[in-house]
Amino acid sequence: MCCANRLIAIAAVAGVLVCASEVASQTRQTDRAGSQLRANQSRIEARINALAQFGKNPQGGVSRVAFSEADIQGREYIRSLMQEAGLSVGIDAAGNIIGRRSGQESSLRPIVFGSHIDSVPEGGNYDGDVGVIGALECVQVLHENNLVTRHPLEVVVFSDEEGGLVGSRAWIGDLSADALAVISHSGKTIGEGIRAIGGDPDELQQAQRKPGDITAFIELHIEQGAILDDEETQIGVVEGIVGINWWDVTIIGFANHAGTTPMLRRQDAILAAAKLIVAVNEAALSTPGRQVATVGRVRAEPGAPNVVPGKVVMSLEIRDLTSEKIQLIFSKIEKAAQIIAVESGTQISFAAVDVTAVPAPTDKRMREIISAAADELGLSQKLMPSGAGHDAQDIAKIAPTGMIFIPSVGGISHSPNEYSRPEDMANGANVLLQTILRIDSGGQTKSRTPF
Ligand code: HGY
Ligand code: MN
Ligand code: MN
Repeated sequence: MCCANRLIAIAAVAGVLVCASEVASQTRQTDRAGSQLRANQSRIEARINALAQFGKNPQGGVSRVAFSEADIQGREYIRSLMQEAGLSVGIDAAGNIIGRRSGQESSLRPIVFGSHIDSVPEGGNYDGDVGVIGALECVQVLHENNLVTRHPLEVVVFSDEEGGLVGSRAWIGDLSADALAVISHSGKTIGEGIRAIGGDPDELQQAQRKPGDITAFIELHIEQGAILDDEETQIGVVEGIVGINWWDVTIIGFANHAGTTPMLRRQDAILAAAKLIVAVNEAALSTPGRQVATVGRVRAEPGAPNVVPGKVVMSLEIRDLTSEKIQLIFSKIEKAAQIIAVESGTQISFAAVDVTAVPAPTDKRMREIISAAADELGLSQKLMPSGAGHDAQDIAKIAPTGMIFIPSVGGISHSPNEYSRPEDMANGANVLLQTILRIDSGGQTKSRTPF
């Protein structure tokens, strides 16, 4: 190498070293500054209350089912908050809202966090909402403090979580044509609904994320059970999320006159349904474990006081941390149904609804990072499973995933009486923020496997 070339090479190496040391020192400063940042509790509370106006019910809570007018308006409000936090906002083909913030190192994959704002019919103001408002609080605080992370950040609001984790299923390429045809809580099919909120169900592959596309995914959520509240623990570190299977159960009897059909000549579909509902309960109770089985919706036809019902359509839902247990409970229910059908002169059939959520453990490193963040903040914590379903269980298939729980007062959820205290929401947002920053700076954990 001639002298001039050698000098250029030395200068280039030195440049890289200067560059690397600048990034390292910037990162150290970011670490120090970041660990002091805190969520603004009153802003979180005000935003939760503002979001509660969209779909508000007179008895409290909201009916902001996915794809409804209230959902569309609530999503607009969230988009405005994303803009206020300096995010660039887009909607993907599955109708997910995504707010992006650039990082110092454009080659890095994003750290993604968020939840959902759609509700069940007559639901509460905290399920999903705390995760979205908490995620926005994190980026708002970073924005106000001019702190730029190494990784790009993405806040996501998943579409139609309550109708079967629709937005997150699209991310993992699992939203089938059958699923798009399912009628959502809004009355629209899921495909129609996705279009109504600005997505394109014909182009779902554009929304898909592949393994390696996401550095880490974190969801902050209310517990929805009573464990943290009963034990007065501030933070739940989620170890795994239950699988959820749904079926439509159809019972065909014979519609007949309620005054002239003697009791012993009836083929009463709703009586068979009642017996089956008891059998569902017994199937779940007769096996050791934490599995649950629910009939949440029953429709009798023709539905008149003076007609013995000829047909009943009802829902069946089974949840557990393993698919094997879900299948075991379902086969017990099927056996009971065969006996009830013979005894009542009815036909009973089960059609699986394509909204299955598979059980998912969270990532060990993510649990360690969340736990360390809670420790540093001086918050009490507990490792626990999630009995509710969450978009995180889909994302766990393609990215290291963690979940942070905060207490639900009285363990009430999917109800207008759902409530989480402002200080708990702020605690959750602080753990989320510190978790993001720890991942951003390499995520060293006890198991020494950095991101
Ligand atoms: O139904 C569930 O578990 C969740 O709240 N979507
Ligand atoms: Mn829910
Ligand atoms: Mn939820």
